[in-house]
Amino acid sequence: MKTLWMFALVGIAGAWVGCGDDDDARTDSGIDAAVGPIPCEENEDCDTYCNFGTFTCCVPADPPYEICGDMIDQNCSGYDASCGDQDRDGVQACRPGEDPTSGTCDCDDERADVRPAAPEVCDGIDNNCNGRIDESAECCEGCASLGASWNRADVCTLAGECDCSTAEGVGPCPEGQQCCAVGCVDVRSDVLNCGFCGAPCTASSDRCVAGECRCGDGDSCELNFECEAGVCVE
Ligand SMILES: [Ca+2]
Ligand SMILES: [Ca+2]
Ligand SMILES: [Ca+2]
Ligand SMILES: [Ca+2]
Repeated sequence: MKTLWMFALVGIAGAWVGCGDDDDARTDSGIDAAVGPIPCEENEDCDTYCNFGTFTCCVPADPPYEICGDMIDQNCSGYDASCGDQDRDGVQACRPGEDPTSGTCDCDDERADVRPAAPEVCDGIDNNCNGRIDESAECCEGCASLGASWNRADVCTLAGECDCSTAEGVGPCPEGQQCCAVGCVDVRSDVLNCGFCGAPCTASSDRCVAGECRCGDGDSCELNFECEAGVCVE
């Protein structure tokens, strides 16, 4: 009984969106009138997949984010994705009515390396579900000139220019500063970002010198001591 139900589900999904792309453009929604499965050689403008022994055509939505449980095969995988957290990355699949680029749901629930806030790596897909592909600084040609100080920026603008997203409009951070969550920061002297972005000194220190937390002129205080006005007190 379960097998029959799956057959019906996949068949409906394939027939609904899979075929009949009447404008022959891959950039449209891919959701056209149902005409039923057609042989793949009759339509070169589609991805093909095998549906119970027959090749059928599918034009992926643009962008091809899959919405679970809506009986539409947006990403041309051959089926409508199930809801839940199928890739077990801790983020639920995007449901009907949810925006896959809103950062609230998993825009590809079949890949654990794709979810909101995932690292955007240079692989031709949108890893962090923000609607942009390979927009990180490491994939941005405009950031190539930064060389070893690549962390002065974190993103490509839509115009392809290198930028620090938390200090928008200034381009890469000035030399000697890093692009952190709070903007451009000198991690050699900032007590809230000492040595690394988001690495604050604790109460055992009162300053950041050359990227290391210090108390006055000495090292940071031992356990159970706190730094007050440059002196360790118990
Ligand atoms: Ca779907
Ligand atoms: Ca997931
Ligand atoms: Ca992205
Ligand atoms: Ca990517």
